[in-house]
Parts: sequence; structure tokens; C-alpha cells
Amino acid sequence: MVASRFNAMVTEAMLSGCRDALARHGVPDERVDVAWVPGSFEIPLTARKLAETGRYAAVICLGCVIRGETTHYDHVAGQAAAGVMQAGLATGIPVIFGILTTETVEQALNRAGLKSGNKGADAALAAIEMVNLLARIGG
Ligand code: INI
Repeated sequence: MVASRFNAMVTEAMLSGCRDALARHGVPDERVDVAWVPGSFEIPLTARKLAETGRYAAVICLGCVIRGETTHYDHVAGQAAAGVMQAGLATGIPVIFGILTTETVEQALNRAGLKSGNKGADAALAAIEMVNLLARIGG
């Protein structure tokens, strides 16, 4: 996983949901590494570096960009999304987009396990599905 420290209250809850979902689906904690980065803008480079090592079946990106807190929301959120996609395409490893983009901190907390699911857990399931799918496709 690559996790952003910016809005850490939210991303730590997503990380915990992600770990929990992985464990429940047969991926124990000792098979998971976490790289912390300062903010979501730093996620794509780190995800790509991790994917390039060949040590990981998938890279799960966890971050939180809140519009209310920044005028450069569009740049941070847009570049993070584009960079995550690019990291997956460039390496052939599933790089999962678990970066919340919300208007308020309340919305972010709700999607990090408080009320409407946990986006980190969703990202874990997407990673498992993609690893299995790509294994079936082969090549
Ligand atoms: N990074 C985030 O992950 N979320 C934010 O909401 C955010 N805001 O509000 O600015 C944010 N900014 C930091 C950015 O990701 C970089 O770490 C920083 O610009 C240094 O490159």
C-alpha cells in the first residue's frame, strides 16, 4: 500500500479497513508493506517505484483530497488519479485508486468507515479481483 499522511485521520481509517479486508480474504498482514508519503500528489511516483520492484502482486493507493481545504484541489486530485492510472499501465501491475475526493472532511470520514462503507476496504477487494483477473488472462 501507499498511504498519504495528509488528512491522516481519514487515511489511517482507510488503511485499517484495507488491512482488515485483505486479512478477511486470505492476505495476512505480514504479506503487506506500507509506504507513507506526505500527500496524495506523491502517491503515483511511489506506487510506480513499488510496482517496478516486482515484489508486489498489487499496489493499493490510499489518500484523501478535500476540496474545502485547498484551492489546488483539482490539480492534486486530478494528477493523483492520472498518475495512479499511469503507474498501472506502465508496469502491468494492478495499481488501485483508493484516493477519496470529497467536498468536506465529514464526507471523507463517512467514506472511511464512519457511515457509508470504507473506501480502503473497497480498494482491497478491487486489488484481489484484479490480481485474480490478470492471472487468468495470463501473458
Ligand atoms: N494532499 C492530499 O493528499 N490531500 C489534500 O487535501 C491536500 N491539500 O489539501 O492540499 C494535499 N496537498 C499536499 C500535496 O498532496 C503534496 O503533498 C504537496 O503539494 C507537496 O508536493
